[in-house]
Amino acid sequence: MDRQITASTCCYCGVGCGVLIEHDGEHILGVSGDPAHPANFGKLCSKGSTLHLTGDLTARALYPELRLGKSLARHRTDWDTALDHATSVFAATIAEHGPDSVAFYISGQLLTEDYYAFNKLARALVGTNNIDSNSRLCMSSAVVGYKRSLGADAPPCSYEDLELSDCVMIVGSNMAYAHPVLFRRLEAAKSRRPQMKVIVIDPRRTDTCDLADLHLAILPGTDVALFHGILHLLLWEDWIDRDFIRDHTEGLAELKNLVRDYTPQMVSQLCGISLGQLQQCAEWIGTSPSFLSLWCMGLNQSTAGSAKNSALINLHLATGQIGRPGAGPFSLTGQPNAMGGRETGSLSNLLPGHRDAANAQHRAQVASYWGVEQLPDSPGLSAIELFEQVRNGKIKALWIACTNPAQSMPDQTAVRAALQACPFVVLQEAFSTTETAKFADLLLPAASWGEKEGSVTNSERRISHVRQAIVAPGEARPDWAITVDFAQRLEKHLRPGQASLFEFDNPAQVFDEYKQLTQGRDLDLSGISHALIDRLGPQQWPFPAGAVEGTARLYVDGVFATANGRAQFVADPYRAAKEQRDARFPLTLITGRLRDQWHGMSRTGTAAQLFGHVSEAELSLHPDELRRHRLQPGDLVSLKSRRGAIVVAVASDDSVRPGQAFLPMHWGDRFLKGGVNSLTLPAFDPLSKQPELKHSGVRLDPVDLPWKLFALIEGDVQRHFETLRPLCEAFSYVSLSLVGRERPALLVRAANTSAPSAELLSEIDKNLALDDGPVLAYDDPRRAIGKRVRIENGRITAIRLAGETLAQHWLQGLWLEGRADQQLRRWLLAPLSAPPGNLDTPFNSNKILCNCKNVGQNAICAGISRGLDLQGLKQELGCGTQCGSCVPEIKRLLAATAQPATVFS
Ligand SMILES: Nc1nc2c(c(=O)[nH]1)N[C@H]1C(S)=C(S)[C@@H](COP(=O)(O)OP(=O)(O)OC[C@H]3O[C@@H](n4cnc5c(=O)[nH]c(N)nc54)[C@H](O)[C@@H]3O)O[C@H]1N2
Ligand SMILES: Nc1nc2c(c(=O)[nH]1)N[C@H]1C(S)=C(S)[C@@H](COP(=O)(O)OP(=O)(O)OC[C@H]3O[C@@H](n4cnc5c(=O)[nH]c(N)nc54)[C@H](O)[C@@H]3O)O[C@H]1N2
Ligand code: SF4
Ligand SMILES: [Mo]
Repeated sequence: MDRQITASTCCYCGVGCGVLIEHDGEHILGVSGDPAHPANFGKLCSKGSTLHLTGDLTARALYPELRLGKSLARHRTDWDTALDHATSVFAATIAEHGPDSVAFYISGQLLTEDYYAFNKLARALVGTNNIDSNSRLCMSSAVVGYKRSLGADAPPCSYEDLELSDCVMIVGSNMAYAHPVLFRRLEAAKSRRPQMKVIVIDPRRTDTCDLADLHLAILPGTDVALFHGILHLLLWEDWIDRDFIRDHTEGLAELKNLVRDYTPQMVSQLCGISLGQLQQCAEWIGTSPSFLSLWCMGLNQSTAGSAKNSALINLHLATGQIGRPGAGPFSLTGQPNAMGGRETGSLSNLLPGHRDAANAQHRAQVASYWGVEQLPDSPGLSAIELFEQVRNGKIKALWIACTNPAQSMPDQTAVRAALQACPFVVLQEAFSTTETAKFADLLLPAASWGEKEGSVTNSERRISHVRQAIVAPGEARPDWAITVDFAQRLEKHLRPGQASLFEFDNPAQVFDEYKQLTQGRDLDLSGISHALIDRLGPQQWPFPAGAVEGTARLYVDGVFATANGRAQFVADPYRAAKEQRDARFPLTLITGRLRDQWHGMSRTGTAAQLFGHVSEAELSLHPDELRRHRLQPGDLVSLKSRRGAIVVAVASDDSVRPGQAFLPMHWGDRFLKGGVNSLTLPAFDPLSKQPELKHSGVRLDPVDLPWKLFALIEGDVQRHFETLRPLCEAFSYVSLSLVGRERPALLVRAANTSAPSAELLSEIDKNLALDDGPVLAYDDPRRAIGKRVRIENGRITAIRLAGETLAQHWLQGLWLEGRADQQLRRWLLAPLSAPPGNLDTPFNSNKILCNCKNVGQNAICAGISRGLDLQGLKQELGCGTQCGSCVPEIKRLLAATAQPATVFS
């Protein structure tokens, strides 16, 4: 087929950018930003612009696979057998143990049509509220915040408010990494109007701080105290909107009583900031003509997540900064369709159309629309509770779709035990490589980005039509179709002889049935259809039937979605994070995102290019903390929490304060043995039930792992990954990554207390293609040292160092340069293990800042020392000229050379 272009959306973050997919009907060949899409007007970030490089077919789930006993391997099967088997297990389980003995755990990355099918399946057909999604780990505190304070789960703002605001406060959000295209928009607005104030509130000095006029590096978890302290000052200085408060709110009196105690002294001390910073922050909020706040996981992922959300919204209500251009509380949604999940009722406590499962009237409305007698009234389980009930045997069949709980849920020991114990785990996945796939009794291959059709809602309530470009590989099918097919089979058992609830032939039909359930509700989108979006472009809800355009801003009339139309001040006191630093666990571990990786990396982890910015798992510690522990960058430590321990390399990073540590959330067990969430805790917020993934108490213990392994192999990296990772299970420390842009290679580092058996090492060599052919080898069994290098056509194609790995960086450099000279040959055949000369410069030092133009930090620093400014660097090196994701970091390098780096005292 000829080259074609299909307009669709990016499958990553909640900005919801429009993309143009270039393809030939079978293969995706390229991707660019859609200039016509109102979320991004043609821009893409480093993740969106590399979408076509991800999704290696060898990593994809291509056929249904079934295993008939826990000790057996899965074998390929056909769809009929797979779904009939699932049907009989679910039907039997429901018959014997009741509908609440099964559960569905789904994802904010599904399309609206997928969600709707799942919800109808769980609530109308099975009769259980046990359907929850990974949005529980993500947005559920924001859902509670909006509902408690404003009456409905509806972000009131539009992206254009970022451009119109006079004061933007970014709280617990590293939007430079996590919502880059919106951050670009904010950067542009601030450069046009430098008087616009930007405040960043984050314990770490992130790239987002690059734009900040004021950075409050508050101590982790102290946001509620900070917001109450700000309100205290707003009231004291009379920077409030009395008319707005009188006409449109209630509950200030009680809140005033509470915040009286949050004196500036007390708050600045508790939050670890100066009085001046607090005062400045309150003044800008209280006196700017318009005030917008943007927030994300720093608020939501907390045992006080609901309180944090409402305490922030309190500030908008007190100042009347809502329902006006450039004003309002604006949560940045994490996943591309977390909003759609909330709209369709994809948390256990919700129902479609922003309804509540606990509300009898809401249940009756939905039941009557679906034509079933009733909906279940027993409360459904939220994610953490759900896996607990799986582990203790109450849930006997679990259906997981589009999420990877064996990587992303906290307290992995418990989660993996649950998955192991569950009699029947179904996994609907696009990639067969995930940590959860190991536990699946039935693996159902799902179509993924570019291969499926439906709709998504982004952070600003805008619904886009996600269009299919190519046919899904193998036998993969779209999620809605898998769900509907299964539901139709299950109906024959549960509702024999009755008319089908699932007569859908395409996603547009699913959408049309769903949208009627929003009629008359706050989110009324009954006027939207796939065809309407095709005609008018993506639209913001509410968009009732008969409307001609969507709604940019909510609450412009000051009437809120509460029973009496008034917004509610919420007076929750500050409560500290669950795990405070103490003598046994003296560090707070913060987890969060990297610029170029997406969650568990099933997709981004297939593209070597996306490892250029951060190549391997490292624990960031303040230089003082390294000194205190007598550690050098690169040293391995045992990082322990009350729940588990992992071995990881440390890095020096003065963007975290002493007493804190940062580890990216992406490194699951595949990439870093044990994975980050072996450490995190399952404690959750009492209202939103969102777990505290952001803070856990940890300590560093020294490790003695003298035996080291370094391996690198080019070629079919996914296949090498899948064979080598299990072989490394024997070692205490294991870290895998991809390197190289033109010729990707798998890189393995491991360490252990002692050498492995000769058999294991030769098995590893076999998988590195180092057992045969043009391989140079040197072994010193007495010192347990061995080196092997494969040289083909004058180039290194595989390396293995065992015992000592002093030459690893040197060898990696030779590999990258394609050099296999006499010096290498001489070194290889000599007993020495250190590289010749003093050549062991850490290889990571040249991280790739600009992914689009492949420009490394070294080149940029060299340019800066030649006197180039940002413009000059862009012109000469090309960096930062395409997606712009690297610009904040380049600016930071420029600033660092202009003045000595600031360190926390
Ligand atoms: N590159 C990339 N982008 C993504 C994703 C991805 O995986 N990769 N995932 C998407 C998803 S699903 C989500 S939810 C979003 C998340 O987007 P963000 O929430 O912006 O990202 P995080 O890095 O998880 O956390 C944000 C910041 O919260 C800070 N923080 C930690 N504790 C506290 C605290 O107590 N108070 C405050 N004020 N701040 C705190 C952390 O230091 C961190 O810098 O990103 C989306 N975008
Ligand atoms: N420590 C720590 N842990 C965290 C967080 C943190 O900040 N710190 N953040 C939390 C947050 S906010 C989130 S959102 C979660 C994310 O956690 P997960 O939901 O586990 O993240 P993903 O890796 O994106 O999982 C999505 C899966 O769906 C698969 N997939 C992709 N496309 C499709 C498709 O079209 N259909 C199907 N069926 N499958 C598909 C992907 O291969 C991938 O395995 O992690 C949470 N965990
Ligand atoms: S900001 Fe980047 S990751 Fe998010 S939707 Fe846009 S292109 Fe995709
Ligand atoms: Mo998320």
